[in-house]
Amino acid sequence: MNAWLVSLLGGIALSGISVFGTGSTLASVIPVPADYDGEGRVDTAVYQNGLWSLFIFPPFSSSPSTRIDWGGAPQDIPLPADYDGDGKADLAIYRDGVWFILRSSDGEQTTVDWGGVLSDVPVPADYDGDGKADLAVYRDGVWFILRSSDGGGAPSIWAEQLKIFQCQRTMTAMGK
Ligand SMILES: [Ca+2]
Ligand SMILES: [Ca+2]
Ligand SMILES: [Ca+2]
Repeated sequence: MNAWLVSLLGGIALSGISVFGTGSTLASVIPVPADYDGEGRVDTAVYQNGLWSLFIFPPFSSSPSTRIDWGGAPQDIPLPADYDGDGKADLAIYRDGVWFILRSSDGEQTTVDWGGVLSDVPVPADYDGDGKADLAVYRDGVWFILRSSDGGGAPSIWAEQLKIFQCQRTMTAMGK
């Protein structure tokens, strides 16, 4: 029975490794789905140790359509999003407060300092609605958003409103 279980698990692991085309374990594989070719459908993709394997849809295949090296430091966090607003997701890495973005529009790199505190959680998204993802970090209840529309930085109104809201909640909880 034990041998059967080991065999089964080994089969699953091997199957996964063959799909991702990389060695070692699957523990470091991070799914990074996004619309990389900009045709409207989200493409499956995985990130492992700096290697991005993109499976552009269609067709489904066990071999990636594209492999790109971008990042690779142990602390790197892959954050694909459309930062340059051309409709295609850009490969991006957050590393200790520095964002390394590989622009899909021209293949060049954008490097921006935004964040960097240990507790920062990077949360890029298009907060100002101009079609480009904005760099953002969530820090201890406050959202720090770097607006792509005008380059303005928060902790802006949202952060202040959130603080007021939290204050009101605290006061309510205290019966004041
Ligand atoms: Ca797509
Ligand atoms: Ca893009
Ligand atoms: Ca934006």
